[in-house]
Amino acid sequence: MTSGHLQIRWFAPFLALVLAYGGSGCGDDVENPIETNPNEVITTVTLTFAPASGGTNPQAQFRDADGPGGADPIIAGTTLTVGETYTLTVEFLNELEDPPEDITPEIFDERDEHQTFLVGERVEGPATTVSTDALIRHAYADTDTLGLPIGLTNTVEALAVGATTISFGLRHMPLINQLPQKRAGLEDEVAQAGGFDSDNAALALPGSWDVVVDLPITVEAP
Ligand SMILES: [Ca+2]
Repeated sequence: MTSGHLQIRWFAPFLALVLAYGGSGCGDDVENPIETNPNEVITTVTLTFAPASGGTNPQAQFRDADGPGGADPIIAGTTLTVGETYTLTVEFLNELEDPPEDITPEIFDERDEHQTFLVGERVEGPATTVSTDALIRHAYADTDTLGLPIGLTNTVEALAVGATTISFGLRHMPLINQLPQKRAGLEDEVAQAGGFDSDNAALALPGSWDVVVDLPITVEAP
């Protein structure tokens, strides 16, 4: 997979849809087989940056409301202000449902099975190696019931003026025989592997990706 392009990577959710709608010969009498798939179906990812000093909240969004194929995704980057510190919250929607389903509460309920990762060449944070020219600094700001990061709430500092693309992924690590697969230090493993691209053989995270999106971020002077 070529890095640097704006894209979503549909893994199991796409397969589930293919199986649901392509593998059945009985028309509209399809019971919801997606429920048996451990991955969430996510069409829309919204990152909201609330500045500590107040004011409007910049948002970055990946939206592919009709799912894989069909219309192209709509990708909206955002602009941050150097010197500002933001609380970054994340919302996940499944817009294939009518009305659209907010998946975020479900992810929080299953927080011991989920973790987000934020990486990029110009990102400094727990999932990246040291960057001397970082534009933003990321930190987790929430923990699951075992004290491990979730990443639905984060802190982002805008360090320097410039433009970059971040990759943001949600990993789902379902219990196996009631035992957690999520473990301490996954963000370190991503950092050591140099990111979480799907063909990254150096990375052996448990579980699978619910969604991965690339989003442009610009940092401007105040
Ligand atoms: Ca589409």
